Amino acid sequence: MSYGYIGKKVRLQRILRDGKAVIFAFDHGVEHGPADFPGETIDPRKILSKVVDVVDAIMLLPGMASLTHEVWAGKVPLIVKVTSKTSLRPEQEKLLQSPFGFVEDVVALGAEAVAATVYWGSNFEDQMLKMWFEVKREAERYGLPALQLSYPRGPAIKNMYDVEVVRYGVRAAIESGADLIKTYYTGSTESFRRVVEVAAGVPVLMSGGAKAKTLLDFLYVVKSVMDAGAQGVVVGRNIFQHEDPRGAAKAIMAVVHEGYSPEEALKMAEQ
Ligand code: FBP
Repeated sequence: MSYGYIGKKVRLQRILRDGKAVIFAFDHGVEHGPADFPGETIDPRKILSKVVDVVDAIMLLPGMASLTHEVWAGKVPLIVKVTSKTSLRPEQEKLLQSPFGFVEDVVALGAEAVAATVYWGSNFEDQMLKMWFEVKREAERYGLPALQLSYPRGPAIKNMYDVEVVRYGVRAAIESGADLIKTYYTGSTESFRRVVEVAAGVPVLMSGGAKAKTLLDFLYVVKSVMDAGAQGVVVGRNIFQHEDPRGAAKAIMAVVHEGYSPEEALKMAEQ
């Protein structure tokens, strides 16, 4: 067995301690810009310090990981995302993410995994795949698991949440060697079960999405993906835009790890 294979296994275990994970995503400053951060959430250290001892891992861009290292180091596994894009770019180029760091940076920062986005079906699919496979090759060398944000988006895709479209993206993710997959919720437990099935055992995590009307609504979605056999969730806005980010993170953890009902989890978080 190669050292790289073992390293990947060891690091995956640190993220999925009981086979499941809640990952706090906090890369929105580039993807969406500062408008995503109301009030005190504009201060990254304040938000991160509320959740680092609650969630299973955090996902940051390299500069943010460096800036906030005193908050997360030694408390929670780090995943560094090395692709991104701003919403400032012209519409037709929004279906492309650019390189946003190197796998060497990820190793240097002490992270447990690297993450990169692929917009399956985009006009820039070819460029994104080149990026993905460069990341993947380097990650293998260093024994780092590679999380793919497998997002089907492109001019030929009418509904990116359609179960067959999401299944296609997930299948393409495993065939491109993803060790963890983050993808969209398809709207029901039955349909998400079919998404998990197509991953053939590679852990599938649901991407949180825009803030739900209430935390209870979001907890129902989390429960639904767990019932479908998913390994967890990657959540940003439904945690950091909630008035009590720590409570929201705790409630999500309770549904994912303890199998709490959404109502029980909410009650526990409010105490
Ligand atoms: P959210 O839970 O806030 O949706 O975060 C998940 C995420 O994939 C982030 O990692 C990323 O910044 C953002 O969503 C991308 O959002 P969009 O769907 O607008 O591309």
